[in-house]
Amino acid sequence: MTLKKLDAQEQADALTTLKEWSLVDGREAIKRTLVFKDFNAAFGFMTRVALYADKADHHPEWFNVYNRVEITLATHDVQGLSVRDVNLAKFIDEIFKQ
Ligand code: HBI
Repeated sequence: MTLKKLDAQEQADALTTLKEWSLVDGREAIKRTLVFKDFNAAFGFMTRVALYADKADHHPEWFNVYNRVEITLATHDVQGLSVRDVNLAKFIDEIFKQ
């Protein structure tokens, strides 16, 4: 499946839905920071995302320290954003709410 890079309008549309996410300065990528009650909760979340990501063949760029997870999403294969980033962000928002 040929992955399509989102254009500026599609990026803007995506960010209106993904209200907790913002564009990374100077890069076609989106970011969000999540804070959990403790490391155990943060790592459990990361485990769920990791399993989804591997199944979707689309992986986050992330940093974790204790109960904080900083996530950046971009599609390396198109040097920008694709629908895979939107879908992964939606999954992340969904399980973070649970
Ligand atoms: N993850 N974020 C991200 N972007 C990619 O382009 C990507 C990936 N995971 C696997 C993957 N591409 C494979 O299709 C190979 O291109 C590595």
